[in-house]
Amino acid sequence: MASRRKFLKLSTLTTALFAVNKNKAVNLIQTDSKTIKPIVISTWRFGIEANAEAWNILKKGGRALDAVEAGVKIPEGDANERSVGLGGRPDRDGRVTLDACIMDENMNIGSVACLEHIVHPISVARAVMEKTPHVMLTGEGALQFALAQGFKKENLLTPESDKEWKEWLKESKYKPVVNIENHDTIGMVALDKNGNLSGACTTSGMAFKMHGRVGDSPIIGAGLYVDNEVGAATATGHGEEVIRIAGCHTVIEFMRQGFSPEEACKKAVERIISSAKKRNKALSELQIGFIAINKNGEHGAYCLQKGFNYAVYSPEIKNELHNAKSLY
Ligand code: SD4
Repeated sequence: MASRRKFLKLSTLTTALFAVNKNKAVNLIQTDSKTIKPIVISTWRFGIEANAEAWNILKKGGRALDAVEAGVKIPEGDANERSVGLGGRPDRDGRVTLDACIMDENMNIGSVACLEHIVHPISVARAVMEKTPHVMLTGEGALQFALAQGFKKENLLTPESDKEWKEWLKESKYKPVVNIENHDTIGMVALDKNGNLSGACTTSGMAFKMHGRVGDSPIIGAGLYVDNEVGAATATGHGEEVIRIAGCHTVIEFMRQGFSPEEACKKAVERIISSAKKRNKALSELQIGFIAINKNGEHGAYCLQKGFNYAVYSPEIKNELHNAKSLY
């Protein structure tokens, strides 16, 4: 009798759970024949070259994870890109410290923060994800790990960045210039032929930051988030503000509620604004941009102030730069 009662209780519970899941499924994005894939999007104008590299993998049916890693390595390795990897602007002590993270379709994550001397922090982040029991390594420990993995130690401070830093030292004023000085993180998210999502984000962070400062870019949930049932999002801009609202996770949760990628990004920007207002933070000094794709391959973006753009590559859109809509 007792066991029958237990069975009945269990089956009622199962039915209840099923009903809940059924309701939840209504909100989840259903992949259908109209799904656009593959697709890759990334932040700012250097997203064009980065997307082209990612596309080489996606068009052959490759994995989104491999595509985003290969894509963001392009600006990382380019000394003329002054906000990512080699040639990135240093911190106020003249040290180039890099932040990066990566996430795949199975919730595997890897991240490095305040990493010096390595041109491709995204690949170190991937090694953290695949070869350690941890998800994040920082500073000296991240460097030690990278060297042990065979990454080469290099000087990332190029003569141009060194000159700019010395110029900055004359006044040592920490006042980022919106859309110019400190906002060129590359964040990239992709959906592959098999319908799997992944993302990567990498940066030298705010120029002339305090040594040891970590922004949103290596923080899963802030600068990047991927949920293979829903979508993927990444961020650029003032990391402190993005971290405060767990920005990219917030974008995903809005998409889960049924909002389009653009609407979800807009709602996250609105949340940033209400958080900034509570602290009397001047909005004119802030820039934040979110980009996102959903499981159907639809894309969207939103930013706080005009001037943020992102690159889109899909079977229909052959690598174009789109201006994100802005609240101001
Ligand atoms: C940071 N979010 O370190 C980065 C900076 C950035 O485009 O996005 N630059 O806060």
